[in-house]
Amino acid sequence: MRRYRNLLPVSIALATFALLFASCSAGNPDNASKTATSTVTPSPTQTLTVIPRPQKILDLMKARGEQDEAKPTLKIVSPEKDGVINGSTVEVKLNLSGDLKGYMPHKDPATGKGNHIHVILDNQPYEAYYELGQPFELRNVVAGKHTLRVFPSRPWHESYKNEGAFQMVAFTVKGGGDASKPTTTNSGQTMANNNSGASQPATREGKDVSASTAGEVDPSKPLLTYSRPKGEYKGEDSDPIMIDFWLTGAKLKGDGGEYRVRYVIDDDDAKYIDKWEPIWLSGWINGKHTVRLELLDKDGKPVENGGYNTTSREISVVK
Ligand SMILES: [Cu+2]
Repeated sequence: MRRYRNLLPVSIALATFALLFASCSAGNPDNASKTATSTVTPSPTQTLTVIPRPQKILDLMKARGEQDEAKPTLKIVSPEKDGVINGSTVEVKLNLSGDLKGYMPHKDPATGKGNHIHVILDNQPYEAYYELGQPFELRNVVAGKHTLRVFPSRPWHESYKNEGAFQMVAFTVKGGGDASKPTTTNSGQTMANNNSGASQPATREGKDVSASTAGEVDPSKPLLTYSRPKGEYKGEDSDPIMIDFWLTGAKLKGDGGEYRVRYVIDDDDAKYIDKWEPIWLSGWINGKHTVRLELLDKDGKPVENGGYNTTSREISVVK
C-alpha cells in the first residue's frame, strides 16, 4: 500500500503532463482550423503616419528645373459654360497659358508618365488628360446637368495650386448615354457612339464615364475637390500614398483661414489637414482601403456644397 501511495504523485504528474501535451497540440496552428471553428482571424491593423515629401519626388522636382514654380492657368473652351450638348460624348477642350516655365502636359511613351490635366466629371474620380492638342472625350455621359472641373497636375499627380489653375463649368447633356450601361474599362477603345454614328479614332484620349449628374454646386461657395488618391497602387508606388485636393473659396487654418480638411482612412480616427498642400501617408497594408475627405467650417461642421465637399474613394494597395 505504501508503495502505491508513493506512486500516486507520479501518476498525477504523468496525467498533468499528458493534459498539458494535449492542450499544447490543440493550440498547434495545424489543428486550430479543425477545432476552433468560432475563431475569426483578426485582420492585420494598419498604422499610418504622415511623412515628409519623399526623396523620390524631391529628385523628380530637381530634374524638372523650374517647372514646379510654374503658374499654369487653364480655360475651358468646351464644354461652354451653361452650354447644351446633344449626344452622349462631351468633348473637353482646354487652353493652357500662364507662366509655364516649361510645364507642358505630355505622356512620355517610354515611361507612360508625364505632366497632365486632371479632368473631373461631376464628383467622379478624375481622368488624366495628356495631349491638349486634341480634345478629351467623356463618353456615355447621361442626360442631365453636369459639372466639369479641371486643373493641371504633375507626373506624380500633385496638382498646381496657383490662381487660375482650377476651372469649373456647368453644362447640360440632352439625349445622353445609357444610364443602365455598366462602366467599361479605360481600355482606350472607342465605344459605339450611340448618337452621332461617326466613329472617332481609337487613339483619341477619353473615358467611358459612369452615370452621374451634377450636384447642386454653388461655385461661389467653399469647394473641396478630391483629387488623390484613386485607383490601384502597386509595388513601389504603394507606399507612401499622397493625399491631394483642390480648394476654392476656403482658406485653411494653417494658411490664415478658418477651415479644416478632415480625412478618415478606413475606420480609423479622423485626422486633419490644416495647410493646403499634399500629405504623404506611410504604413499601408495590402487590400482595399477607403479614403474620405471633408471640408469643415470653423465649428468643425461639414460645409455643404452639392455633396462635393465630402468625398469617399476606394483604393487598392498591392505591395
Ligand atoms: Cu494625375
